[in-house]
Amino acid sequence: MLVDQAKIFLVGGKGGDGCLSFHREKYVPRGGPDGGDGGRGGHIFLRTDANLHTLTDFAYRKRYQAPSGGHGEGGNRHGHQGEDIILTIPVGTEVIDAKTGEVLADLSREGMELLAVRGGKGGRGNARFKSATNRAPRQRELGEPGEERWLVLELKLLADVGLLGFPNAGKSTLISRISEARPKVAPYAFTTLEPALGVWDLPGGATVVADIPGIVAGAHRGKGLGLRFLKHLERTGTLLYLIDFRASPEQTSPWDQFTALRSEVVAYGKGLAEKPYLIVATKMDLPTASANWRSCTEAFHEKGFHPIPVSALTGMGIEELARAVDALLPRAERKLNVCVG
Ligand SMILES: Nc1nc2c(ncn2[C@@H]2O[C@H](COP(=O)(O)OP(=O)(O)OP(=O)(O)O)[C@@H](O)[C@H]2O)c(=O)[nH]1
Ligand SMILES: [Mg+2]
Repeated sequence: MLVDQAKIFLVGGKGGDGCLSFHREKYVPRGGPDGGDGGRGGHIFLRTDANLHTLTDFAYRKRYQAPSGGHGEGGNRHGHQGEDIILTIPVGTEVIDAKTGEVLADLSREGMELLAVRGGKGGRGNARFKSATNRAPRQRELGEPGEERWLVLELKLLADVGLLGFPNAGKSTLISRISEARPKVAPYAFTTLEPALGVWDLPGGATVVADIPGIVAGAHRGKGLGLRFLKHLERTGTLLYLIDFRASPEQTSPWDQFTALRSEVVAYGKGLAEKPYLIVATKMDLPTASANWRSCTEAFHEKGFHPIPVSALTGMGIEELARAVDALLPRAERKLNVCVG
């Protein structure tokens, strides 16, 4: 199961206390104050690692605390600094402050780092409070507590092409045809319950394709699996709307399917509706689909759309689709290098 969301609690290390101490030595009366400072507590960093693809680690462990700084000691010895902790997360993780909802960082590239919580400052020892008027200060500071924070981690897959469609439209079959990905394919709705990635070998370069669960009309109101999975398409360069052309005119027509899908995408927002897209007519090997082709494409043509007919089963039309997708995607921007190991 793809864990693409997690809520974690981070606590920075406590700062070490400053020390109260006076120098003592034979024949040295009234040695001065020599209490050292406490060390700072450890910070916690989040850092992306291209070898990680899920947030599974955070499903089991939610609380992370960095070590405290050492206390100061006599003889002006400062406490050691608490060790910093680095938590590795997959590339493409958004970090959100759970309390305010503020997006703190979008760690979309390998090696990016966020200082998530700071360790507390160490307290000053009494040596630091010495002055002309106070040669034997008994003042010292305690270390500060580390920062605390609830964070939400949201993994958004990085893909060049996203497959969109109603359940059963043939999304998983298509990704199986064009890549090594083998998601489950079955003749019922909601076969796919979690997103999958595949690599499509296009003339313009290896291209990452994302298959997500089907969405239904009303998904933005929480119907079906809702729009939760659309987040994975937020970073794709282009979208393919897969439309089952078998639909008889009494059933939802291909054009109505497309407009319903489109309005879900518009309702979702986040720039998805503005992405370039192609309309793909699926299952064209079936006689019902080819029989519908003429009558059903009319509505599309009137609006200036040109669905691309394909059959993921026979491979018909896949090459034309490949060329069309390739033309929409700039070569330099394919995500493969950061995405699939
Ligand atoms: N004849 C034919 N059948 C297809 C084609 N593509 C998909 N199918 C069939 O349509 C059904 C649904 O295919 P899936 O690929 O599972 O559809 P999906 O869009 O991934 O469905 P969900 O995961 O439920 O959203 C399966 O029975 C497939 O065998 C095609 O090109 N030709
Ligand atoms: Mg599927």
